[in-house]
Amino acid sequence: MRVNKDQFIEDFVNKLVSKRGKKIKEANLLDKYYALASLTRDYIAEYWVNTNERYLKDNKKQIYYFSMEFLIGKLLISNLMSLGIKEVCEDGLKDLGLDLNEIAEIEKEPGLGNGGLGRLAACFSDSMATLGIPGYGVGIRYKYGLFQQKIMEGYQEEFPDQWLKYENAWEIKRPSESVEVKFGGNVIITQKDNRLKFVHENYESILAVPYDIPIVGYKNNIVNTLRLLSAEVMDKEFDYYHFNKGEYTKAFEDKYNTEAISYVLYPDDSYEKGKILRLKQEYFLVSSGVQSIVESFKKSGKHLKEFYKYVSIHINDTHPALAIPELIRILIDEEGFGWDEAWKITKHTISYTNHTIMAEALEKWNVDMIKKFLPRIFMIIEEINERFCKELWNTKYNGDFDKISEMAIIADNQIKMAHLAIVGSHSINGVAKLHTEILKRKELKEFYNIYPEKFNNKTNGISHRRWLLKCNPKLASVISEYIGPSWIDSPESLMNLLEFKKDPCFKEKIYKIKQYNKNKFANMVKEKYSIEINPNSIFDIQAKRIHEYKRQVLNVFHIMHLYNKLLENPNLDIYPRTFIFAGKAAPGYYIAKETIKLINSLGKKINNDYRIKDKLKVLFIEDYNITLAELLMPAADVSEQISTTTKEASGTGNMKFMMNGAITIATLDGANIEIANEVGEDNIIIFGLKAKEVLEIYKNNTHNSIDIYNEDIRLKTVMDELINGFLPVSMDEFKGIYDSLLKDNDKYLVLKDFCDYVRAQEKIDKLYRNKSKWLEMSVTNIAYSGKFSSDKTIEEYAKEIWGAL
Ligand code: 26Q
Repeated sequence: MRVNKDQFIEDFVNKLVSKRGKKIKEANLLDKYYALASLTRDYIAEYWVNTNERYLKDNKKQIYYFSMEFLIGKLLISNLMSLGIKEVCEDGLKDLGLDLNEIAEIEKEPGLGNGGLGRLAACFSDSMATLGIPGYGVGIRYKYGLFQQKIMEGYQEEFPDQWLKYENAWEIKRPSESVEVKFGGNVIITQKDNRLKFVHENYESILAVPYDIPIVGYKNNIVNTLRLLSAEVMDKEFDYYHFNKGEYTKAFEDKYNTEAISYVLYPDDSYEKGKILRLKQEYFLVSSGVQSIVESFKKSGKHLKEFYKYVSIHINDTHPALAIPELIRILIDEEGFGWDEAWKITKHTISYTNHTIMAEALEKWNVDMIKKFLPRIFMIIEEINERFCKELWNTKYNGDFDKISEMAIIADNQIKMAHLAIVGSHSINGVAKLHTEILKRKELKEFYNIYPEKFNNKTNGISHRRWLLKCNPKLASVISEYIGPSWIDSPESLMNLLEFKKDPCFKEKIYKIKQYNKNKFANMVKEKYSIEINPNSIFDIQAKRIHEYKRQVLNVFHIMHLYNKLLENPNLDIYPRTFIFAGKAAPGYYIAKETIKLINSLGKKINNDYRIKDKLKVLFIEDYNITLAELLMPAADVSEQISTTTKEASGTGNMKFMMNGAITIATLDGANIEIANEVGEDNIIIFGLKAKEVLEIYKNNTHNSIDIYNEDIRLKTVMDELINGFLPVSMDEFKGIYDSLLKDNDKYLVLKDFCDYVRAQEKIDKLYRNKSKWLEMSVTNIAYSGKFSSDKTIEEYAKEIWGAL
C-alpha cells in the first residue's frame, strides 16, 4: 500500500486521540501500541474487503484449513512488512521520538498452539495469503493459550497465559455469523416416504461466535482470514428459567460450563488422554466450521452436489477428524442427500495430514463418550465403520476377522480417529519423506495396501518471511545486497548465494551479523538472568518441546562428559561453548519436567565452577514461544536436532536454524534427512543409528542398555553422577530419568547413540576453529534453505491435494 510519512504521522496522532483519548505527550507504550495496531488494521481493511469480494466472484476453490492450533506469533511488524510500509512507519515514529521495535515488543503473542503442528498452520496461512490461494484458517479462540513457563528453583511452574487481558487489536468479532452447536440429547428415527429421518432432540446448544483475524499476503494486496471460534451461551446472558425459580447462581454455572469449551488449550503435544472437554472442543470447531462453510456455499447458488469441486477441507492431524461425520450429517439430515452421495461429497472434500507415528499420541475416543455427547455423530461413524468393514470382507480380506478388526474404525469400545480420517478422506500425507515411508510401510501399511493412491508426502516448510526477513533483518539485507531481493518472492533463489560462499568479504559480513545477533541475545540473558555469556563462544541451541524422544538428555550427557573431562584436565583445549536450552514440558509429563530440573541443576553446577574457566555455560531460557524463537534462531551457531531416528515426523525448527546460518548436528530423522541431502554431508554433522537399525532394534528387541552402560566408562560416570550427589540436588531427584535409561531399557536409545554423538560434537569443536570453513558451511546452509520455504510446500498441497492453483 501507499502512505507517505506525513500522512502516516497524521493518521497515527489522530488514532491516538480517537482510540485511546490521548495526545502523544500523555500516551504510554500500550496506548501507542494499540493506536498503531488499530491504524494498521485500518490500512489492512480495504484489501481485506476487496479480497473477500474477489474470492466470492472468482468461483475458485476455497481451502479451509481446520486446526486445533494456530501459533501465529506477534503480528504488528509482520503486518507492516506485508503492507510494505514498515520503513515509512519507522521513520514517522522516529520523527515523533518513538521507536517502532519498542512499541511492537509490547504486543502479546497469541500462544494458541503447542509447537510444531500449530506453527505449521501459521506458516501455511502466511503462504496461502502470499500465493493468493483462497485459504481460511479455522481454529479456536482459546481464552488462555499455552501456559507461561517460569523456572523456579530449577523446576518448571505453569501460569495462565492471559493474552486477552487487554483487547486483541487484530480481531473482528462477527456475532451475526454465529452458529449453533449441539451436544448430548437423543436421536429420534422416523420413516417418511421410504426414507429414514433423524431428528436430534433434548440437546444442549452452544453458540460458536467467530472472531476474524486478517492474514496479510506479502506485498500483494491480498488479505486472507483466520477465523477463530469462541463458545458463548445461546440467546440469553443467563438462564431465565433458573433465574426465575430463584436458582440465581445455577444460571451462571451453566454459562460458565458452556464457555469452558473455548477456555484453554490442552498443553499436551504427544499424549492423548481422552478427556471429554477436549472432545467437545474438537466437535465445537468442526461443527461450527462445517456448518458455516455449507451455509456460505449455498449462498453462492451452486448445487451441493458440486460442493467438493469448490471446497477443500484440510484437517491438521486427526484432531478435527469429526469434520467427516459432521459433513455427512449435514448433507443427509439437513440437506436431504442419500448416504452414497453424501459419502462421495465428503470423501472428495476432506484431506488429512498425519504428524506423528507415536502410538501414545494417536487419538482414540471411548465409544460411550461419543454416544452420549454426540449421539447422531456416533451413528454416522458406526455406519462408516460397518460399510468399511463390509468392503474389506467383500474384497481383500474375506474371512480374515483379525485383519478386519485391526483395521476397523471402531474396535475394543474405541473409535480410532486415524482410521476414520483415512477412510473418510481422499488424501493422507506425512510431513517428511522418511515419515511418509514409515506410514506406508509400517504404521499404516494395511491402509496403504488398500488405498495406495491416497498416500503422499508433503515435506514441511517454514515461512522465510517470518524466519528470515522479519527475525533477521540484517542478514536479509546483506543477502539482498549480494543477490538482489528476488529471493523474497522466490526463496529458492537463495541458491545464488553459493557463488559467494568463498568470498571473504561476504563471509566476513555474515560473521559480523551472527556476532551482532549473538550479542543481542547475550544482552537479553544478562538483563533477564544476570548471567554473563561469552559472545565469542559457540552458541549451541536446542529449542523445542521437552520430550524423551527429542533427547534433551543426550545433549545433557554430552555436556556432563565435557565437564568431567575439564575437571580431569582444566587445561584441556575445548572451544568455549554456551549450551542453550528452551522448551516447555507438558504439565503432567514427569520425566520431561525432571529433564528441565536436570538442565538447570547442571547449569547451576557448571556456571559457577571457576575451575573450568568459563569454557562451558549451560542456560535454560524460560517460556519458549514464537517471540523468543525469533531471537534465538538468528543467534545460533549450532542447531541440535537429535531425536531418536524414526520418531520426529519432520521437525521445522531444524529449517529455521538452517535458514539463519546455523550448522546442524543431527540424526537422520524427519526432515533432517532432506536437509542433509540438500547441503551435502560436508555441511551438516550427522551421527547416530539409521532408521533401519532403529526399526530392527525395536522389532527384535536386541538392545540392552545395561551392557552399554557397563562398556563405556564415560557414560557410566555421567549416569552415576545423576544419582550420587554430584549435582546440587537430593540423590533421588533424577531417579526417574536414571531408571528410564537402565531399568526400562532406554526406549529412546540415548545410551546407544551417546558415543557417536560425542564424536560428532568433537567434529563441531574442530570445525568452528576454522572460521573460513565454518562460514562457508553457514552460507551453504542459508543458500539451500529456500527449498524449505512453506510457499513451496503449500504449492504442492494446492496442486496435488486440493486441486487449487
Ligand atoms: C491430542 C489429543 C489431546 C490433546 C492434545 C493432543 C495433541 C496436541 C498437539 C497431540 C499432538 C499435538 C502436536 C503435535 C505436533 O506438534 N507434532 C509435530 O508436528 C510438526 C509439524 O508437522 C512436525 O514437524 C513434528 O515432527 C511433530 O512432532
